[in-house]
Amino acid sequence: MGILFAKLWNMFSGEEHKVLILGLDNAGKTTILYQLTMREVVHTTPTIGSNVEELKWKNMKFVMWDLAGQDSLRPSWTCYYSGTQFIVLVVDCMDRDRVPLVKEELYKILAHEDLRKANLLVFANKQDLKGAMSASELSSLLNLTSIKTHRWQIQACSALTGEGLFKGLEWMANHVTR
Ligand code: G3D
Repeated sequence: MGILFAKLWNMFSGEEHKVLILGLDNAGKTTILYQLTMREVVHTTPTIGSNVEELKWKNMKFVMWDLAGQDSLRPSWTCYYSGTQFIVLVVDCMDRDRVPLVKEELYKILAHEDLRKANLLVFANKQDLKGAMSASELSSLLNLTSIKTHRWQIQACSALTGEGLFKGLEWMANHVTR
């Protein structure tokens, strides 16, 4: 009876899926959050703690958490992991120097027990800027093809123009766990 009720509730209320937007500071996480939820570029200030917004898409509800990416705040990410269905890793494709650090954080995230069942979407952001790494270059630097434990996807995007963001969202919509 409980399961039936839950299914009916989901049918009428829209299912809820938890999304964590992670990445280093300045990657574009907050800009992406507000482009997706408000369809506009907002002026951002560095996030201390988190921003959370709901996004309704095709009878699904994504609860999107944008977490601060500064060195001193990244250890607090683990407090948010429980119940996460999607990790959205945002990478500043102009910031080649910090790709090794992004990689280190990525494999730490994937190894965490609470994220065992989460899917991974990598946004290769800032494609509007000349000299940005392409999604395929970033994919090989992060060695994404070695990931066998999680479903993953990489999507080139620009949070500023909005290009590519909804393709990423579409991939998430096609991979929700019910
Ligand atoms: P964060 O939340 O990951 O720390 P923000 O990053 O969303 O605050 O973005 C950091 C800076 O990068 C912002 O510029 C923002 O406008 C810019 N930015 C984000 N995404 C893009 C993008 O796709 N293209 C370009 N060109 N810039 C982007 P400021 O100047 O406000 O610090």
